[in-house]
Amino acid sequence: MIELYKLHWSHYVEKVRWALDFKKLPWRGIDIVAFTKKEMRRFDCPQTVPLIHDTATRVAMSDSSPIIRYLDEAYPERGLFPADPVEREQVWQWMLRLDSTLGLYARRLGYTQLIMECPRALAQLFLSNVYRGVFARRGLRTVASPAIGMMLTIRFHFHRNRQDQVYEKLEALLLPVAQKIERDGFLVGQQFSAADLTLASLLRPLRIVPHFSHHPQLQALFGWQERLFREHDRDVAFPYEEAIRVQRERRGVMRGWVSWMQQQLTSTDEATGEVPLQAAKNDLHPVSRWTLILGLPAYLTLRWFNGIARMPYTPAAFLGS
Ligand SMILES: N[C@@H](CCC(=O)N[C@@H](CS)C(=O)NCC(=O)O)C(=O)O
Repeated sequence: MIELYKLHWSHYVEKVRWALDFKKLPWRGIDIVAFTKKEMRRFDCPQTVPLIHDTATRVAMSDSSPIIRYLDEAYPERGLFPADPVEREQVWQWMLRLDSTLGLYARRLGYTQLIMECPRALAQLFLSNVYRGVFARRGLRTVASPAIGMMLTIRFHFHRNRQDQVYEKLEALLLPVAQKIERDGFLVGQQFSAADLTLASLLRPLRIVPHFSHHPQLQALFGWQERLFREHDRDVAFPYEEAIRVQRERRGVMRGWVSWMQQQLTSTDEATGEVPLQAAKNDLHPVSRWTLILGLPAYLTLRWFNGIARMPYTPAAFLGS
């Protein structure tokens, strides 16, 4: 039995959940409280989710790509890595590269979108298993959601999205990936691998970010993701996607126009992927009561004055394909 410590909406967690289901391994999920993580403190490994504990081998580890590699080595049936060593290494490099770029940027922009359009969803995500969900209820969540938004802003530096060129770097990364997927159907070789699973999972938060979900050159990529979700019996929409869709339909608008983006970055080191990686990078910044002082102005600026303008709501084209 594999125990999976998780935040259920995390796209890194979804990678591991998908791998476990694909390999038909028995597993049970344990929802953690994001602020204390007390459920997983007993394990001597970095305290990020996903974290697994294999009760058969007593291995406990975090970091989604090493977890998937461990599962594939310990339980080789229904392999997620090709047998050929060159292709195997290519899959591994794709995973590390996507974890270190797409995964981090999509997380930043997905949360930013929720803060701009539907902040109450934050209380539902983070607080429904704290004090019996009292802070996630109507009324209290109006106060709780901005507090979580402030903390997340400082943790992930959403207030620096523009300075850090997150939209631009992500676009430069995704356009060639989309072309490759459209041409070959897979990131490596001729069959589904852990690299494709990683790409489809980590793209998920961008389904609510109109700059990407509505980007004419990315429709085939999202269509490919949608088909994989259906073929592999994954949830096609997470609850936060539904929450923001309902809100957009009601108001008839979405925050989608990135006003400062005039032209695309043509190429970045991250987009070309020429430097091999040894491990995935992360971007968790420490939050203390001192850094939190910055939280309120950063949050308010992000929510109201961050240069992402309103536009009429239309569903993304790939949804109808
Ligand atoms: N590279 C890691 C990233 C994991 C990660 O950053 N997980 C986030 C949730 S999406 C986390 O544990 N956050 C806890 C925190 O911010 O303290 C992986 O692939 O598992």
